[in-house]
Amino acid sequence: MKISKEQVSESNKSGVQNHNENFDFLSNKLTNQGHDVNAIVSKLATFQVAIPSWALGAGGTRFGRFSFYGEPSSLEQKIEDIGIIHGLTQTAGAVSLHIPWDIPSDYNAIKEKADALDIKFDAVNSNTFQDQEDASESYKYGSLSNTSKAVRDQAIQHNLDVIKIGDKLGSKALAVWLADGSCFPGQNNFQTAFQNTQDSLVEIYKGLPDDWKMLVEYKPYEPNFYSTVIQDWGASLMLANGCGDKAYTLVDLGHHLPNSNIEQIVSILQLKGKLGGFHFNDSKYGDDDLTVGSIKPYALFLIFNELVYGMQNNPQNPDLAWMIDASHNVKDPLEDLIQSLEAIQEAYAKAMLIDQNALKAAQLDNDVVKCQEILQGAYRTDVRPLLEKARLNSGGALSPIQSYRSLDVRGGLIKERGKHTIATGL
Ligand code: PSV
Ligand code: MN
Ligand code: MN
Repeated sequence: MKISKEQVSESNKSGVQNHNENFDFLSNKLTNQGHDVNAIVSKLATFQVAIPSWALGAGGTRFGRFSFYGEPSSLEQKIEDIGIIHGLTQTAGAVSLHIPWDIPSDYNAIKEKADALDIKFDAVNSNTFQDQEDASESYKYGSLSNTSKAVRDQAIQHNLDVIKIGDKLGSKALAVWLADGSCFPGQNNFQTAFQNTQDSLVEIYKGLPDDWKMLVEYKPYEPNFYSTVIQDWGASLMLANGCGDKAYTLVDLGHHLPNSNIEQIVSILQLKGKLGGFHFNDSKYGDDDLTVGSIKPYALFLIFNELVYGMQNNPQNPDLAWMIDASHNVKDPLEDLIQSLEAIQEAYAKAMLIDQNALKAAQLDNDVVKCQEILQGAYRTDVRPLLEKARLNSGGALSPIQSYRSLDVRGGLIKERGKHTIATGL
């Protein structure tokens, strides 16, 4: 199933006049405040977020999984789904593959398909948290940190294989997330586990092409509930530094203990030039992987404030690999991803409205009230007409959810693929 530019533009027709009025009103207001509206709109248009290949089906929980029907059952179909999201939002121009769930059977065909839909291959993810059928060693007690050299070697080799697969597709980054850790006190020697992980990552790093990055993701708990080997940004940064210049920390919004100041973490990592990747999601309790911006939109805005500041002031930090890392239990996965993309763009647009010079002056004056007024003034602005304009300029939908529904995309997918399909993934 594919949706054409003509279909999208036809579905926009009824909303164009309303959009124009709202955009003109906002644009005048922002211009009077000294903003360059065209520049903001074009930054929104170029901001692309990768869709993980494992988020296109219904995720489920350990208690059950309820299919959403018409789910993609091959990598080709997953890329088609991302093409639909990208066609509507114009902001999902990349896919992040998980290996071995998504090994292409025909590399050229997959590349052609992605190319035709304007989709790039972003970071590739390795998987050493599940045992594969033909594997000689088990990851039950860890992978890169395991006390057994044979297990570590197998996990290292897997990561090297993933790099090779990504390389054939044009990826430029390897994302490593480990489930390694312990469930009970005394189970692991913390120092041995950490050192083994460092040594294993160094071996993988040796196989990294010159123009690649290694992204080291951290997470404080789950599936291990007493300790994880890469528990926080500090551990990730130490490991990245221990590998070299091409290794960076990856921040996943859901991988923090409650109330962690994530905006401060991303800020300092950018100062040190070590923030390499970013996974968007939202959560109430833990690594809930909920729709971006659905629970703590103000926190997302504050994070974006630091990201925008970093993008403008920290040339020592590379461009980030942006990705949505979410899971869908009760929503249509494609609608959920569209909502996440909208929330990301909204937070980004609002952060661009912060008057950084005024904020700096207020900070120098220790005018705490004014600092807050400046941030909240930007946050309270309804920026949706800017998002609409960015999409419209690129041939996307004024309202992606509305178009998705009026074009009956899910109905079309079910017709094409059938009801009882299951997507590989978490
Ligand atoms: C597990 O927590 C996880 O959600 C991590 O965030 C990874 O990025 C993802 O799985 C894919 O391995
Ligand atoms: Mn993640
Ligand atoms: Mn996670």
